[in-house]
Amino acid sequence: MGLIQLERLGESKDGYLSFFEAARHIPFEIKRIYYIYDVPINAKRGMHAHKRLRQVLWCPYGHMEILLDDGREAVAYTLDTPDKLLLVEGQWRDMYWRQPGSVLCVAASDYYDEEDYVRDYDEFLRLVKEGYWSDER
Ligand code: T46
Repeated sequence: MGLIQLERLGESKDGYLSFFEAARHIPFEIKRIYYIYDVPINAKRGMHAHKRLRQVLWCPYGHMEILLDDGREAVAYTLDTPDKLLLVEGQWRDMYWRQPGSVLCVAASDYYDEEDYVRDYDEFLRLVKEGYWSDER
């Protein structure tokens, strides 16, 4: 879990390029990519955890804050440059849009499955207490 700083190749006169590679930067096989956009400023999304799904988040344009809560403490991460990846594995997540036009991209370890979502915070805390994610975090 946490931020991965990507390389930033280039210089200001003609711009930069960042990249990430399967297996080298991402600790799972990517099966799905999705992106969230046209979100009003200060809107909050997320408010769930995943049972099995692993994800990396990055913001190719804009500024957003991601609050990751493992049931014991919550840590706020800022995605405001395209050269940062945030690895999320099992934590409760809240996402806040801070700049117009911000785009959040997600690469995920599996296909969409609503059964994998925990959308009730009390259920999330119960699963934490049972040690549901203890191997992974
Ligand atoms: C996550 C955060 C970072 C689909 O049908 N297919 C998909 O691949 C996805 C991701 C969502 N959906 C449906 C499910 C809902 O009816 O799209 C609707 C919006 O999803 P949700 O309210 O879960 O969106 P966010 O922005 O709160 O959360 C999303 C992802 O769902 C979630 O996996 O971790 O981004």
